Amino acid sequence: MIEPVRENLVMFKKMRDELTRFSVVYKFALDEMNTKINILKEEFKYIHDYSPIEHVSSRLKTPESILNKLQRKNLDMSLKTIKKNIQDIAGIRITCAFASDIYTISEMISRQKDVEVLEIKDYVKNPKPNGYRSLHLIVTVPVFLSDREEKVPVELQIRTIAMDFWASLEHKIYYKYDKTIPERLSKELMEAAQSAAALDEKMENIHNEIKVIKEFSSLDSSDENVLLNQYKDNKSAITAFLTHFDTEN
Ligand code: 0O2
Repeated sequence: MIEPVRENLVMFKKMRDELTRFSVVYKFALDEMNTKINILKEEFKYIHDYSPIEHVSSRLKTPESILNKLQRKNLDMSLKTIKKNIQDIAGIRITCAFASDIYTISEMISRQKDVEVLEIKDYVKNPKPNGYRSLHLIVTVPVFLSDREEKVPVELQIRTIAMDFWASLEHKIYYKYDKTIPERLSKELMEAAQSAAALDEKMENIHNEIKVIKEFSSLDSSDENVLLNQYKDNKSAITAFLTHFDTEN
């Protein structure tokens, strides 16, 4: 092997090993955060008849991917710079059935005493120009080590199944075309994102109607008759109120 290439390889291996050691604390933060999310998921499973959390996955950014991001952002390759600028070394993705669940989950996590929210990017209310929708939060969780406590950042991506389906397809196409998607495909992806958003809206409406029916079936029959008559007489006003009520809560 030619000497400079060997030297570079040795350097690269040393750097990769250092990054792996550095990333351990992020793995602990993932464990802490996954425990929190699992507790919420289990609580919903045992106590309520519906859980806003459908699926959870987590990953640690690989040393190669960290180095690529540093290069992309034109940053120097030091651990100090990584610590300060790369906040998605630990990442968790939560998928849910309905768009309103996204904010329910985000609030349940954000209000925990030891969780600090550093940043929120709401690509659900403000989708990216390519159609990408998801709620991103950078939060810190405390990790207690033998000699210190560290507040470690974790990126949470919360989205519906439809948003997730779209994002994974777009991600595959993005890399297949080496990050420059042909215009025709970009247009089709945009249309697919709009269809996914329309599907989310329809599913949310059906979910809301089912909630109303469930409320009715849990009432005793005398209450039910009174309420049913009131509902029939004021159907449009009640529906409008419920739609408003749900988005505000
Ligand atoms: P990977 O491989 O998922 O880790 P920042 O992290 O804030 O410095 P950025 O990219 O502005 O940089 O942050 P943002 O917008 O919060 O995006 C972070 C992550 O969201 C990305 O991580 C992707 O996982 C996902 N994401 C953002 N935009 C898109 C998109 O248009 N399509 C898809 N499929 N995913 C997206 P990484 O580091 O880019 O990659």
